[in-house]
Amino acid sequence: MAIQQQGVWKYRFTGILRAIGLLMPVSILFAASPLAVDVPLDPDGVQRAVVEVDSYEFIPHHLVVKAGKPVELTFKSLTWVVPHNVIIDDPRSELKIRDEVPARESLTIKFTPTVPGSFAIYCDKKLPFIKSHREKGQEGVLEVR
Ligand SMILES: [Cu+2]
Repeated sequence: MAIQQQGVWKYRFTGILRAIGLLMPVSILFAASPLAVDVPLDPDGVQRAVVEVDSYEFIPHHLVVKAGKPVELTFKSLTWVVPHNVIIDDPRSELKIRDEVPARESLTIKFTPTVPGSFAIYCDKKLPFIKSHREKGQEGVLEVR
């Protein structure tokens, strides 16, 4: 009797562990989703957003856009001295964007994504003997759906 109960408990316990194991990846997904920003579609059919550029990050750093509709992203520098740039060059994206964002200035890039996927947006500025801005964390995601 006691052994049987122990067996039931053990079964239930492993069941709970399995449930937690299954829920974990889902909860991580939900935890990450507030960081992803859906770029709103304006009445004129253009998906527009402003991204702040700081040392060393893009805010927001995860943008979600729809394929087949034009996108206009304005990168606004918050820095006083440090220049940054904006690069999207993952060959899978079929995008080739590389532009400068001088300190205290804004840059608007326009493109129409056609290939769904998640692609890096990054800054490759680098001083000799120091890590690149990308290596310091200045990298975001352009997610095309
Ligand atoms: Cu930079």
